[in-house]
Amino acid sequence: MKTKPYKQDNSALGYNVGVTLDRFIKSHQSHFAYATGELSQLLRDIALAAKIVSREISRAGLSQVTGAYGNVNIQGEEQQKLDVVADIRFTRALTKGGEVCAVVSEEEDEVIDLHNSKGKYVVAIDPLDGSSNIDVNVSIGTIFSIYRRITPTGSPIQAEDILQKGTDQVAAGYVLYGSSTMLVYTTGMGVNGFTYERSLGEFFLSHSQMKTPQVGNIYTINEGLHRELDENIHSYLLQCKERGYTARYIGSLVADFHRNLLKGGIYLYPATKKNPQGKIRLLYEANALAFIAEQSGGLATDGKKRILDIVPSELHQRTPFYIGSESMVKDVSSFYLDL
Ligand code: AHM
Ligand code: MG
Repeated sequence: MKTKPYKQDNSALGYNVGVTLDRFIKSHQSHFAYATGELSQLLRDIALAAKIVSREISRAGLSQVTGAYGNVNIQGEEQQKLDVVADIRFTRALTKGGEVCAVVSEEEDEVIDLHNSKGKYVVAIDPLDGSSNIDVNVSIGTIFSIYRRITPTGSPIQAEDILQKGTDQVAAGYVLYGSSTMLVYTTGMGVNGFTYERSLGEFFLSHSQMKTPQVGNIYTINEGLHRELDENIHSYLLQCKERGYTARYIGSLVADFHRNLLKGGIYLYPATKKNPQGKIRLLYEANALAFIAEQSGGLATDGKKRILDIVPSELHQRTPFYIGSESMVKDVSSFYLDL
């Protein structure tokens, strides 16, 4: 019988879908420092929870999960029902997966010890970021950081397992629930983005080896905070305007960060009079995005030092946050050099 080798021909398809997230994770597993497959499984657990949360969000208006939950979280912020739903979904996926020994969440007062004697990983998560946009159909996100536990598996969780520096992250990422749902992550070998194909129930590689422009023309800040900001930021913002930069602010960090990552720009959440340490949480928000920013060629600082070098002293620690295109972040830092 005559045979011929398989030759991929996409010309009749009109478009070419990328590799699935599952296959991508598997094919890159051997690159990890500890290539036993657990980190791969953990990333898949996160992707599964992301699909469930994406579904909950997309039908929120119909399924009575909009509105306030009636509780104020440890951050002093009113929890939305979807904040709680997302917290449950991610924590449950991480618990059932079996690779994680502890979860720290923006929505929980304390460390959740999963009492999993085999779990080698700790996850820090903001289950649903952009709370003020949840009920108004504006993009929101999930942010996660993954660390290896330091103390031996099977022993009680210690502070040193949780309070690790951003440079200790073994993987980090975010999910953006926008006009499409995307999962973007890094394991320290570049940044890859996957778009969710709802009808197939799969994430497909759509943004391979993402690189952020070295300079951009978007600045992203809540300018309503003007009276709360210091003189250095006033001067920097004036410079942005004099240079003709464009202002863009969604109020969902994931969405604002993602846009700037693709287009070039800077996101700023400085210290304010109300929040002298800034608003953005180091463990749940800043570290993961800083890792992704650096892996894509950008920078993240607190105005004076690199975010990833900050040694956390408490769970819900906040930090001033400047992240985005390298030259823009350096520029804003130069306004703080005299301090
Ligand atoms: P959240 O995690 O409670 O949603 O808070 C973080 C959010 C960020 O997504 C966003 O950039 C910022 O807070 C918006 O704050 P503000 O309303 O002060 O502009
Ligand atoms: Mg948040």
